[in-house]
Amino acid sequence: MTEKETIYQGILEGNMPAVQEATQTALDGGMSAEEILNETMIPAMDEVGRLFEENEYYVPELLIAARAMKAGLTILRPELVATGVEAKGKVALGTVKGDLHDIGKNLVGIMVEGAGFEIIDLGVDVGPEQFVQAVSDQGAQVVGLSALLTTTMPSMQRTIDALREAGLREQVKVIIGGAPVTQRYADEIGADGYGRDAASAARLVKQMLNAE
Ligand code: B1M
Repeated sequence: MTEKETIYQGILEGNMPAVQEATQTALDGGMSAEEILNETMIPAMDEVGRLFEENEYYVPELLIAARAMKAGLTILRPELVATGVEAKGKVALGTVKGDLHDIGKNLVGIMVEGAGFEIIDLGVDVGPEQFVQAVSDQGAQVVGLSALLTTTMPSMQRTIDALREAGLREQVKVIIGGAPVTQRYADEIGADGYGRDAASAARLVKQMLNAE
């Protein structure tokens, strides 16, 4: 098996040591972090999702696959993040209330950090009041909301409402993303931007803070 196949298969099987080792070997062999991410890790997680939908995988399989992917991402992280750049602005990032999926959110964090911004990572299951606090107390200029469940998407709207109620809506940009989220939904709830993937989220932040 090639390294790419080992990483893909390792995520499907939740084989964390195999994913770690093959990721390191692939990097050492000159493969780029983007190639490893886009051509093996993300397709593997998509396949995990498909198997879950078809009832071939259950929550434990999702969990160990996610753990294996996270271990691989930890190895890719230094390659994905540019070093020694002075922060161009602050971005508060979190997965919205009720939602525990954090792989996509973490990737967005890595790419935005790599574009030169400071990340305030609020974690998962983040309520509107925590986002409000990150803006009022920590001076975040952009709020990034991630949701992977259709049932948690309304929390994005609630967060935007909470920012408005706190009188902070005009001073902060809100970008949203996650598998079920669309540009149309972003327009509907009055978000400032929608990121289809982590790279477009980083591009959006740059545009919004005029840092291009
Ligand atoms: Co869950 N899960 N899950 N899950 N899970 C999905 C999302 C699901 C689509 C699977 C399926 O049925 N096919 C489905 C949702 C269905 C729906 O809502 N319509 C689902 C379900 C149902 C559930 C549970 C309800 C299952 C259960 O308990 N019965 C449960 C809910 C728990 C909760 O959150 N309250 C649950 C639990 C879990 C685990 C905890 C086991 C695990 C998460 C582990 C973790 O994240 N630490 C898990 C996983 C792994 C998945 C799948 C398989 C993979 C998600 C993932 O990591 N993708 C997922 C199926 C799928 O999406 N194919 C699924 C890889 C990641 C890189 O992509 O997160 O989309 P993604 O992020 C992308 C873009 O979306 C975008 O950029 C990222 C990189 O390109 N992006 C942004 C994301 N956030 C962004 C923010 C931005 C901009 C772009 O701006 C701020």
